[in-house]
Amino acid sequence: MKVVVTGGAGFIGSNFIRYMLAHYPQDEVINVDALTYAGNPENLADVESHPAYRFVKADIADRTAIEPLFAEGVDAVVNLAAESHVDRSIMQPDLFVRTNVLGTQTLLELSRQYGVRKFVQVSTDEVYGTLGDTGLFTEHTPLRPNSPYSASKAGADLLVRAYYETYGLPVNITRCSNNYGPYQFPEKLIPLMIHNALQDKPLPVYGDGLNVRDWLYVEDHCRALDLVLRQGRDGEVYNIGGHNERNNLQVVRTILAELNKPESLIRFVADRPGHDRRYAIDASKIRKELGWTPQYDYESGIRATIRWYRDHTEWMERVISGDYRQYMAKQYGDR
Ligand code: NAD
Ligand code: TDX
Repeated sequence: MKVVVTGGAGFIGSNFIRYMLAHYPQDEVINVDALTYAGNPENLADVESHPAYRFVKADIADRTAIEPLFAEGVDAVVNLAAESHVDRSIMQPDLFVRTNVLGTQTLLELSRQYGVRKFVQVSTDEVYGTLGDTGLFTEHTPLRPNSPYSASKAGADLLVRAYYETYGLPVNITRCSNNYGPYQFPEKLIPLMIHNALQDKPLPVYGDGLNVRDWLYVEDHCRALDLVLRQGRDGEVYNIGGHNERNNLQVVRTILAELNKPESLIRFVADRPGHDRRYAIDASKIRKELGWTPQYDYESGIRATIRWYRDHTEWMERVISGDYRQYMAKQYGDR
């Protein structure tokens, strides 16, 4: 099978490509990534020379740049390329619409024209909006996105659905909860807090710190994507999540404890506008249909992840440069 993985230089994409090459050495994996601030080829340095791996630097919204690849013949597309950070989407929504909506539509159109046999859209639980204190998101929960990021992901999901209904393109949509693990860009909660704690800098907790996320180890997400790619029923949506609800303060306190840092580093800062209160996933469909269950336990997984970042401070420092510094200055002042 020849698979195009978009966004493969990012957090989940690099973990997914490593998973694919380790499990299916006979398949061909082509990583299409524009290398934005979030894309770091170093994330895949260990597989760069794998004979089944190829990297193509291209923007998914630029049809001219990616059409030659489809013209070569492609069996499947796993679309992970996206602008992925909610806070950035509040500052620059247009970029999110371009990459997440137009980029996805460009890939769908080429997939249709060149007869791709499976298109997997990697979406997010954020398209469902927010939950109150109880309940879980199922695949039937209405889409009620609250940020420009989640609205752009929801827009992409609707186009994926339309390409299935209108043109019969064999698609799946996956909606996963928050991932944690190695190679996550240090603008996201867990690596940002680890980075600041290691430098004895304040840890900016939004609002009251009681917003809840449902955490899943990135490799468990990758295994779910692989199952959907190979066995997903065409046209179906699959929710993915590990039943690991934690509020942000709990996550931050675990990080401080593991790094032997004081809780006095916690700073409550202004809340994120439109901040979703709680996400929690009902993953019973993918469990029943495809036999997926998470293999990593949260308590040991999060601790191993914290130690990975502690042991890869050079990676963190190389990643935190240029564009990222400007963004951080705008977002948080100079802390
Ligand atoms: P990331 O920001 O770490 O990586 C995104 C990658 O996409 C980067 O390598 C970037 O260079 C690339 N990219 C951005 N714009 C592009 C463009 N126009 N053309 C080609 N490449 C482009 O993101 P991530 O956290 O790895 O998320 C990957 C996907 O998974 C996204 O679609 C995201 O919506 C989804 N998702 C993420 C999570 C999570 O917790 N991180 C959870 C559920 C779903
Ligand atoms: O500095 C911070 N302080 C803080 O309190 C940051 C960066 C975040 N937070 C809070 C906001 C959220 O309640 O932590 C929680 C997690 O924030 P993010 O890491 O920004 O993730 P989230 O907004 O939940 O979105 C993530 O999960 C779903 C990914 O970034 C998305 O790409 C994915 O779709």
